[in-house]
Amino acid sequence: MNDMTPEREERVAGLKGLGCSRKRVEDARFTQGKGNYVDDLKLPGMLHGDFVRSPYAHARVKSINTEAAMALDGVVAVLTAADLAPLGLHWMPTLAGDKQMVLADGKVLFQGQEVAYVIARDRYVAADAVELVEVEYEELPVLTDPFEALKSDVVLREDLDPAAPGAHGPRKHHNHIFTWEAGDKTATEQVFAEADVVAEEMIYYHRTHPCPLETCGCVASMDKVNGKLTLWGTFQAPHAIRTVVSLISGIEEHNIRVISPDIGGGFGNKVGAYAGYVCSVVASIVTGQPVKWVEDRMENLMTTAFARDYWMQGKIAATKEGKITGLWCHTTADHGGFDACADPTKFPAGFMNICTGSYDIPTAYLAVDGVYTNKAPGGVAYRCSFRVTEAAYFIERMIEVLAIELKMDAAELRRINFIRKDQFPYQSALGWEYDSGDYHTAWDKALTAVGYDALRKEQAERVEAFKRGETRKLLGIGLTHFTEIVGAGPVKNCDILGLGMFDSCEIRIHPTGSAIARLGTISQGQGHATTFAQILASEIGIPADSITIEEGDTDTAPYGLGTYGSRSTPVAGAASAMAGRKIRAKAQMIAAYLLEVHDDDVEFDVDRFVVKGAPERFKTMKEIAFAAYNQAIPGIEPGLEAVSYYDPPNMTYPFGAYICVMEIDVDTGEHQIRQFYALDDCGTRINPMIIEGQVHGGLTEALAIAMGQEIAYDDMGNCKTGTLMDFFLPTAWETPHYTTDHTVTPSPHHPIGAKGVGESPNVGGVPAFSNAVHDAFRAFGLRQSHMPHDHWRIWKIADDLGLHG
Ligand code: PCD
Repeated sequence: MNDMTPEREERVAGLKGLGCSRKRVEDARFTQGKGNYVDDLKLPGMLHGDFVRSPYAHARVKSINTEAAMALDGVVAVLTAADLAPLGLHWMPTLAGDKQMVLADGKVLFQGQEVAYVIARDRYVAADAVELVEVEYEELPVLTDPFEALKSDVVLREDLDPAAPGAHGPRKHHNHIFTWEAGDKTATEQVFAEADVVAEEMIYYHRTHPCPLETCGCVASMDKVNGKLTLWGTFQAPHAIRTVVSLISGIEEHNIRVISPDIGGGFGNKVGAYAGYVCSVVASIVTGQPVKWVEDRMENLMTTAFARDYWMQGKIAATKEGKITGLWCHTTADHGGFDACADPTKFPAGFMNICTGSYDIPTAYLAVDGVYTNKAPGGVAYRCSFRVTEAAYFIERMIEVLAIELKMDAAELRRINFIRKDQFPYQSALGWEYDSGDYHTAWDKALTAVGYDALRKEQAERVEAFKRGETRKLLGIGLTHFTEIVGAGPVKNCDILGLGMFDSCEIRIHPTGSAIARLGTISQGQGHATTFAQILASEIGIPADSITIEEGDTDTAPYGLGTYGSRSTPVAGAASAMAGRKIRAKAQMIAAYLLEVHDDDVEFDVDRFVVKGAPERFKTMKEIAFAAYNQAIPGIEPGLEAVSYYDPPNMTYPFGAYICVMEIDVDTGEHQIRQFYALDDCGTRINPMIIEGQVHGGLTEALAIAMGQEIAYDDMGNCKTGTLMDFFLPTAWETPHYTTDHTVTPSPHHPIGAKGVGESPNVGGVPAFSNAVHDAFRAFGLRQSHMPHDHWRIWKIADDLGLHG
């Protein structure tokens, strides 16, 4: 049946299945202003909430006077911790096993922390009333440096018993949260004691923020007659939110309906639970009216979940020839005032233990210490599978530092240390089993594509010209080979708040042969409505254009853990294929009955079942669908539906080779990206056009992070980057041209061989940009300089190296 006759080819093309650059079906509404976002929701009698927030990073709250605010016309209520306390809702559990104040309970721990919640007739009255709430604060000493915090007598979390263990084991100090270790410490120390060469460096991955175009928000509506709570919101994990709301409010889960409408970008920012959700739910219960809360840009940047803020002290050991023998990393993680990291429960530092990267490193040890400071809580996977971004940046910087130490070419150093194709499945020293990869092929393809040797020659000539005073511009070649770990995850080791990280798909085939499929994930712009229909089209032989994909309504979608960590394709994508196969199995029995042959005598061919050896005898999926509803078939139930809950046996390990060629102006610190080449391998490619779009988007976020984006604080804990005037969000103007490329190494355990891709460009992009900056100054002795590499910092590197004469 595998002959590609023109007629068969046409049938395959008509499905718009796997591998087709099908146009995004959701764009019809997005490009015409017909998207439906939370803030578009307007319900009769809807009230509006707004927060009074702390101007101080650390202070005691002496008193809150709401009288003047309450007196304002249009104000319905002002909630404080005192109002929430009787309900037990003044604190809420975090995803990391800590707890966080919903409204300030006696003190505040970061600037912008929620102190009171005003509910008013409209958004403007609410904002005016916020100004009228009088709060008396007593300032306390501020800790913004995690190393200082670990030494300081100042107790940040007075609610915690310093002697009692935290959610992840013993605490060493009152501002310490956890220590997490992976690998073999003794064996690693031994390797370092005997090593030919050791390179050591502190690698800082600064604090940043996902900053989606749409900020976070919700509308809560309690129907007191039916006892039903409906919560619309910008949730990346709607089912998990429903379970959490049920557990903390006591409302039975069947009486809660959570709906994620269209979402204007998530990037990890919309995974966790925020005070705004809790307050809106309480406000709706108290007032009996729907309540909307939508944060503004400053609130988003200053108070919702940040990302990174990892101080990674690293050591790497190698032989004189450059074969890496060991890796050591100690990370100090600044978690802010509450530990609200969004990671699978057993991984308090996410998948940081993927920090051996693409290399065959026999011995390694990692320790991570989480620390409280007076900064906003969070620690989310901003386009990142739970700290894989930090891990990739760490190893890709350490490789560069080792290359300097060895006086070796960094491309060659990578090549001799890559895990070889024949080593997969590969067991890493820090405990992961990489499913598949072919790094050497990808690397060679990338180096050839950019003309690597010629670039190095040009770079050397440029250095000479610079020394002769003929140019003020240097050339940097930023290399990266990253390996990701996405698709959390096997239920046996990945859960969030005890919820196993499987995912799901439910399919209903209609009598006329079109279908609806519902999933436990939720698109935030990724194009799920387009791509999941493609997986199904190839599995069940119904054109993608005839399949509706629906996500985000907990009353209709099967339970799932949501979309983040590039898990939708590896997990819900697998569930879709498996549910499709159940449909196909039933369709086979129906076809055999209709064709009056044994089940085993028919086989699937694109869009039909055919009698083996008699291709003229067949039943199309359309005919089979109709028969499922209109014929009494002995031994077979009517209807054609299936559901799959998929627990992946392993995660998937996409990888890529990125090269950034950058010109740097030594006198102004300005940079210009001359070329950016990105090769991604995400296994089987569902929609090449969407993959390319994902790579462009992720690279642009990587550019932002590496070259300027930062959440910065002054010594008093004031956030200095709370607006888009200070927080770098690139536009078309700063965005360079990207060349994309690929290899295809399917995942051996995924039903269609696909791995995730959405995050890869951010994971690989940041070290590529950063390594380019470092590489430009390598000839002048630069080893390590912290991101973000904005113009001033680059100018400063040149100045410190004495390049300004
Ligand atoms: N794909 C294909 N093929 C393959 C893979 C993939 O085609 N092989 C495609 C799919 O289907 C989709 C996409 O692509 O559509 C993606 O995918 P993935 O990778 O699986 O992922 P998901 O899960 O879906 O998603 C998630 C991601 C993330 S994670 C992030 S950040 C970001 C990304 O995604 N976000 C976003 N991308 C994006 N885009 C947009 N537009 N928006 C958004 O928001 Mo996190 O963790 O949350 O941080």
